[in-house]
Amino acid sequence: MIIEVSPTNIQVVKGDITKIKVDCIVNAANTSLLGGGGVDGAIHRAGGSVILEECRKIIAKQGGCKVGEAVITTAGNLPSNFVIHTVGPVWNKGNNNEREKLSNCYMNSLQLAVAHNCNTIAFPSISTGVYRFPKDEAAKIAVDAVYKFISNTSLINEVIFVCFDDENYAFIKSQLATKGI
Ligand code: AR6
Repeated sequence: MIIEVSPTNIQVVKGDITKIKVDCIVNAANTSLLGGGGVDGAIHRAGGSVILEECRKIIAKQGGCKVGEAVITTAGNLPSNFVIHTVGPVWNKGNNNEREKLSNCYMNSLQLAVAHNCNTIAFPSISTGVYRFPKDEAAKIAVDAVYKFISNTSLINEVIFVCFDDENYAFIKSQLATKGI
């Protein structure tokens, strides 16, 4: 499914984000930046140890990454040029500004992409795994944030939502449809 929101293409695909060739892929990391399971584990495994080496340099400089914020490293052996590591919120019944924090993940990742001249970017479904964010709400927040960002810039040509499971794929697809396309 490809949607044209001039001048940005928005796509939703089902699959493994480590296989996607774009300028940058986004990682659903944790505040330590030291890797983990899920998509984080897959990215570090496929990209190689150079990603962790760069994460360690960032840790030395700023001590990890806060929830909702984002940092950037090389992509090592991955087909993309950069990995943007963002830290999604752990779902706590919505009582801890999780929605705003998740939106910040998307906005800050896009901002960092633009700052590094990346025109194409792929996102996983941040926080919808181990961090248990409800997938329907997460999809709405993700699509709203991307639309908000791209309506204020012409510097992003392509956004790909890479969903690992059918549920996230269906929710993102229906959120894109609510945008009238
Ligand atoms: N490509 C795309 N999406 C994937 C892949 C993949 N290769 N693998 C899993 N997903 P999660 P979180 C999906 O748990 O909820 C880590 O340990 C998965 O189906 O990876 O933000 C970190 O270190 C789900 O929909 O991230 C943190 O400690 C989505 O990616 C913590 O998990 C996110 O699931 C972050 O939790």
